[in-house]
Amino acid sequence: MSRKILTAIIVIYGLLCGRGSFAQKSVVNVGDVKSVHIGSGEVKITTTAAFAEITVYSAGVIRVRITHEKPVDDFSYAVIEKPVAVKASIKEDAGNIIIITDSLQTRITKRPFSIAFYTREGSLINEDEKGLTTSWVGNEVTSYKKLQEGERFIGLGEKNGNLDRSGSAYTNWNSDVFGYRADQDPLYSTIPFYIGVHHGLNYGIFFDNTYQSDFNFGASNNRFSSFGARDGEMNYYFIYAPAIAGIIDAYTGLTGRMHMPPLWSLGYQQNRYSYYPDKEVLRIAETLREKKIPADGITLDIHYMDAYKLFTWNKERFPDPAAMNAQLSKMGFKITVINDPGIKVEKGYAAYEDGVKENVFLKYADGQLYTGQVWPGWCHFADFTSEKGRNWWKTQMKSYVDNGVSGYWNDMNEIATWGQKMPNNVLFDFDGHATTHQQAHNVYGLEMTRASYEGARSLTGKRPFILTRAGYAGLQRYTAIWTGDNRAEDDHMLAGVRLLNSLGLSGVAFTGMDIGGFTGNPSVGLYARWMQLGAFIPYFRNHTGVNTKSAEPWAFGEEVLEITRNYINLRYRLLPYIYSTFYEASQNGMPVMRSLAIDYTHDANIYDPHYQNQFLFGKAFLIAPFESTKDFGEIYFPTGNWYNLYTDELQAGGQKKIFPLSLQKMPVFVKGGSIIPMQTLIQSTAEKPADTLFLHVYKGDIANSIVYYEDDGESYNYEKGGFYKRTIRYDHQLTLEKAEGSYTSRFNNIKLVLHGFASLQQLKVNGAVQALQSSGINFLTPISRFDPQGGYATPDRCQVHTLDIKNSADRIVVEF
Ligand code: NBV
Repeated sequence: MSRKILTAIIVIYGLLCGRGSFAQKSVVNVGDVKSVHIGSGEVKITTTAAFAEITVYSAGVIRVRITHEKPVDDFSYAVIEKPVAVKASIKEDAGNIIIITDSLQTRITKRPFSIAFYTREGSLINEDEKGLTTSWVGNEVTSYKKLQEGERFIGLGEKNGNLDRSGSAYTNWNSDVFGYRADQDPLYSTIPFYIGVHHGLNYGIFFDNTYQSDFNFGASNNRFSSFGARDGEMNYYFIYAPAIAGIIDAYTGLTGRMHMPPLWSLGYQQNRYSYYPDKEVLRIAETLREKKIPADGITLDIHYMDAYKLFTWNKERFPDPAAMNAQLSKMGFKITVINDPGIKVEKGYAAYEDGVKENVFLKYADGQLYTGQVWPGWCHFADFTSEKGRNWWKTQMKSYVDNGVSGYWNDMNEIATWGQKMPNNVLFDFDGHATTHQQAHNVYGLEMTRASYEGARSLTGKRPFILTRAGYAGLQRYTAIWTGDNRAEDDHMLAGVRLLNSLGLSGVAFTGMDIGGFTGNPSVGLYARWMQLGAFIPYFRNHTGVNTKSAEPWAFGEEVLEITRNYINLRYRLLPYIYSTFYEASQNGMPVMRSLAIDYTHDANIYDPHYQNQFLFGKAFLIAPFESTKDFGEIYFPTGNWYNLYTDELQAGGQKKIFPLSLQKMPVFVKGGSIIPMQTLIQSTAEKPADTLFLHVYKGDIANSIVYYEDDGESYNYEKGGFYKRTIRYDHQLTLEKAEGSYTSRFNNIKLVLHGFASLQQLKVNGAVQALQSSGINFLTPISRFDPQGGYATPDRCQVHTLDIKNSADRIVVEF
């Protein structure tokens, strides 16, 4: 036998046995089960190469933890829920360990150690790819799951690409990506949670590891999907629920849900990099009011500071910020200021001196302070992963609160520094679990928002608005997120829609993108379409970069001003609906902007790239955004019946249809059966709407219900019962259940507006017959058509029936 053949045999033998020196160095598999310890709701296993703990978190959530060394420490920035005691039977035989809960069977094969999840009835949901299972390459740990036939993957947070991520791979490493491409990865934040869909089943996997991580959904292979990280533990939560809403509910049960946002943050926000001096800020505010463009917020970008020094104001540009903010407040505006984490190294600068004295800045392993360059020049950075660092930040925030600031925009918190390469030998406290930059990088932004949220909340007792660029799973507990420096291009608008839908699938309901685009200048058509879309985006903010043209609603001509105003008006009239939808998010994590994959998970059409940008805004509105360059758009209507928002024309579901597109109107449809509470137009949420709640009901065949919700919009009294909420059901009748809570509704009257009830002339309210009014007025939106020859053409009309009812907290039954 030649030497070559002999060497080849030794290498192949080594690879097959996993014992050859080459194989040992390259891939170490978890191996066979050696010993099993069964406890209450958990199994502890020792394998040839690892330790595994399988814990029943709840009937539908199983945690899998696999480590090389015996696990000692169990710490997470994301997970705030502890396992709940549920019925679980755990049985062991010679070959397997089987855990059965009320909704899930988990089967662990012993040789080799591998896991499979089945429904209670025995359908396979997810299984390890035999032969690969879980393994290490150096410190990098990865779990491999067998690709199921036709398996789709959705979610994974702020990730570009198609709604269905199969065939793609992604990396999580929070990055500052100015003017990113519409297919770029990674972007600013990390949410290692995705949902798999196949054979009418769906499951979620949350891989809670903060190191740089990689997800592969069958990219460059036809065998597996996988998730792994450069270091740390294999630590994932397997979630099963029959519907996606249940998976989101369970995931946000683990990682937390949003608090009720301040009502003003749901209004329109005007922004640019940067409005200054104070006179310019006031001019913008006055122009918004003069031109009757409803708005609630103005944001100050980095030029408000003195030489970009945080917690300072530029004395020439903003000599009296408190007075300016007081004046803005009188006009119904709230101010949000940008906060970057970098603190300028400068003798005499209070935040710098204080931070050094209090020992809150990040250090190298040798004890020297870490210095990196950002806007102010050389900077130190507070360690937000230490309680001390967060507390220091909270005390610094007082100066903003004292000046009447209401919102905090945490930017550059990836951490971004010039050079984009914070050294890995910078140390972080990691809340008592001292570690390096490698492990702390992806949570730095999350912990900055935690400090900002807790700081502002404790200083004012009111709900603060926090906006962040970077974050990690669980960020929804503290902050809204926006998708950073996009471009003023058509594909960015649509990529942005998918980013927000994906964030919504990943537990984050309060999301936004720079409407109009951050880099470059949008065309007139693109600006109009983007602003229309903005009315249906949870955080509605127009923003643009430093060297771009003006991008306020009046900067694109009369016609666009009119169009923009129409949609902002609609947004304000919809606030009761939007606020109730946010309430839902705070209860079960359901996003405000909903990918069609949530309700129509197993309908292949919704994943088609032609239709993947369509989404639901809350429960009722189907939004179909298109590039501004298109004159026609093809829309897919999922099952149900759909009303044209502007005309009430009915469209049957389960089909595709081509529509002409116009600058003036964005395609929006209302699902049959919807209940939409609305109010009269206001110019800001500081203004009181009229005393009537407009309750729009669209005839449909499917029973539906909403929880209508009100509170004071600014305090935390709602946590102690200070709310007004009632379930409103629509089936063969309309039922407004008895109102709960100690808050009194702002509406004494209800105007019922019935769509699609053509032949109806009367109905019964709590048993008493009432005659209906017939009306041609479109209550939903007074869209007018700009006529270049002069004046405005007549708005579209919907034929509706109306009835005025006295609002009372008691049960109201309306029989059709
Ligand atoms: O603070 C300036 C900008 C801000 O306007 C933008 O929204 C952030 O994403 N910021 C980034 C700093 C760098 C801009 C080139």
